[in-house]
Amino acid sequence: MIVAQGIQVNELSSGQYDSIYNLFSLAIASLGFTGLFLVISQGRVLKRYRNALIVSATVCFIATYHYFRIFNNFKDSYQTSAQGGRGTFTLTNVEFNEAYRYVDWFLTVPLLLVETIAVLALAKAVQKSLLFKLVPASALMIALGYPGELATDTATRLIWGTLSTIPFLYLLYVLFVELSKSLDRQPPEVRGTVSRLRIMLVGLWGVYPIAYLFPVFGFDGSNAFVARQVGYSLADIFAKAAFGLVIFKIARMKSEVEDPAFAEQEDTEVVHAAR
Ligand SMILES: *C/C=C(C)/C=C/C=C(C)/C=C/C1=C(C)CCCC1(C)C
Repeated sequence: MIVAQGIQVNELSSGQYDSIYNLFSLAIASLGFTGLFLVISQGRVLKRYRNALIVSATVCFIATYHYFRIFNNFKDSYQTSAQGGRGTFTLTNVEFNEAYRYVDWFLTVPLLLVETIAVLALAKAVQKSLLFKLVPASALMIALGYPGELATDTATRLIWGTLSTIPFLYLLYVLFVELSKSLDRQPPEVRGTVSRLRIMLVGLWGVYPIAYLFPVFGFDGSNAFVARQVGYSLADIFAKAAFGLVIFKIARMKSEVEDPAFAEQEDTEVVHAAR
């Protein structure tokens, strides 16, 4: 087991406990089944887009695994002595730790960028040069955020948070300035969706540093703990599962635009299915 404690909360009300419990459970279900959907939908896109779907499914499965670990860790960390589990939950001697999240992000965040670039199907050289910038920067962002997440004092949290923000801003620069040059080469039908994908990415990724900063703004105690868990978990569901579905949508649109025969065959299947 990885032990890393971070900010611990000694007591949760049963409502707070239930909110976190249910959300972790929802994360497992939505990530797991989206992963499955992306795997079985391989045949619905052209070969050149299958890699994007596979990476996207992998992200969902890695996160599903980690949510199992987080969920079990949470159940071991808090207990209630009240009948039927309706009383206050107190911290046991098992620490609830955020290490699973950071290990998860360390793997899934670079992969999310890989799937984004893969679905664009850019020229090999362009693709390589973008990934060469995006992947190390994203791994660095997560690695630098981790010591701050474990810190119990504001100053340490702020210092590491600031350091982590540098690669984060660099990522945004690459995605919005450098990548834009390649967007003109996307079929006009998908340009809008690709643009929205990028905005979705920035909007959702922006939730993480905000949730991270709660204690810095003096928002701490059990409410902040719950808010942070809820924030991270909802953001994970959208940034991985919903994002994966948008990747699938783009791959499908591009497949149909680029290969009329494929589009026709897909449409025929739809007609058959409707009968
Ligand atoms: C599926 C998980 C995702 C998309 C996680 C993304 C995480 C971030 C964008 C985290 C960013 C952070 C900062 C920019 C500064 C503070 C520390 C972090 C690691 C929370």
